[in-house]
Amino acid sequence: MKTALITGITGQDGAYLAEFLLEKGYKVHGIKRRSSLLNTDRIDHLYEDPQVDDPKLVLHYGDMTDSMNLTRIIQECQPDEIYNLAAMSHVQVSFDTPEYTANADGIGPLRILEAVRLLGFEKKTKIYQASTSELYGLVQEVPQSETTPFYPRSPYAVAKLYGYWITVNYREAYNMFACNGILFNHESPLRGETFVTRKITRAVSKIGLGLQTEFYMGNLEAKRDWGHAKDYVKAMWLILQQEKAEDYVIATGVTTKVRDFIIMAFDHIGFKLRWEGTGIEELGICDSIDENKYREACGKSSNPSTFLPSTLLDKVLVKVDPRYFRPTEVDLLIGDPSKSNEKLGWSPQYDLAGLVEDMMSSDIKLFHRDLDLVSHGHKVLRQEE
Ligand code: NDP
Ligand code: GDR
Repeated sequence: MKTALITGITGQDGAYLAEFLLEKGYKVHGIKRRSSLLNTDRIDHLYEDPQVDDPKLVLHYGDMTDSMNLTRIIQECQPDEIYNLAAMSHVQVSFDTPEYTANADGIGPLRILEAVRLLGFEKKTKIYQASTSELYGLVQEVPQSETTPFYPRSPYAVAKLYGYWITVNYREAYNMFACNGILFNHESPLRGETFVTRKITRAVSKIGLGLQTEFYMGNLEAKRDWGHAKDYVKAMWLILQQEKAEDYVIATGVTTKVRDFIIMAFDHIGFKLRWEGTGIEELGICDSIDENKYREACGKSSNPSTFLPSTLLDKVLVKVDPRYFRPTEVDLLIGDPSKSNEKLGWSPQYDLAGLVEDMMSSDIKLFHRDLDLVSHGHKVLRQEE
């Protein structure tokens, strides 16, 4: 039985990867941060009591900023594979917390590599580093491949640049099996609520159920190559199963504007959107409603007397708020996945329509639960960003 250690196991990718590796028969160790509330929602279905004999999933408290803690955990679990997924992963927040981001996302990977070296596990332990398409930043080449020059555009991306190169350096200097997966954006029903796709699918679901009337967006023109996280964690594993340690781009090869993702999400509930105005004055307005499609997607509202979708006709549903603009933006990402297609035999199962469908149906289900609570007199408070 192989042993894997996942940093960032409580995050979107950590949860899908843990499930994937457990299904493959791995023993999985995960590092979670101490927080004042439990933050294990995404992996609760995989959890086993520590009292169970030889549990297949073991959680350790830790932090990417604590070298001794990381070294001790690696020594204890002696992993065959380490997946370093832990990071302060929000690009906009990295402008607010640049020093912490550099520490966790830049020096963090160094701490893992150095721990493996100090413990003498160079021959035993393979390392996956969660690198990112944000490294490409300001467009140098389209589409972006393993040979495209980097031009990072945020403290997050600059920190990840260090993580990328220190991984390459330890591979070359110490002959370690250390690889970068340069992953383009990947989303899912487990995506953090403040990333753009999940923000949209949550808001559109709430509008569809009558829990909200409008929402605010930043740059509608940005283009991203969006895939499904379930497909992408498989690629992480494949990267570590190869004969030779190498770096790979993982992407779909299709790019879409933020505004078109919004249109697709509304289309799921039968709403057609039209855009009026320009720049920060731009508005997304409800142009028409396909009632059959609406009912199929949203079901019977638990609170029909207070909400009819037709009341939203010609109403403004989307507005622009400059607070969501970034000091420096990444305008266009589109990956060239030829190398991973050929060498790893990897290709995504989900296309963008399948991703939107999965996220929308999951969020509608989630907010139906809220509707039930509201109809029983409970207050449902969730901070939206
Ligand atoms: P999430 O933000 O969902 O998860 C990040 C994880 O890292 C969480 O478990 C978080 O813990 C943990 N974490 C954050 N800071 C620390 C710290 N100082 N010490 C220990 N753990 C920490 O990210 P994703 O799952 O989406 O992404 C996984 C990795 O892949 C990240 O490194 C990200 O930068 C990278 N990436 C992601 C892409 C994407 O599109 N999703 C694309 C390319 C790269 P907690 O739950 O406590 O917050
Ligand atoms: P990104 O993801 O920055 O690409 O980083 P995010 O979903 O935050 O933004 C994508 C694009 O949408 C634009 N945008 C908005 N973004 C957010 N969050 N909120 C808004 O209201 C909004 N309006 C428009 C952004 O400006 C941007 O252009 C993600 C993270 O998962 C990183 O960790 C990862 O490395 C990269 O993807 C690949």
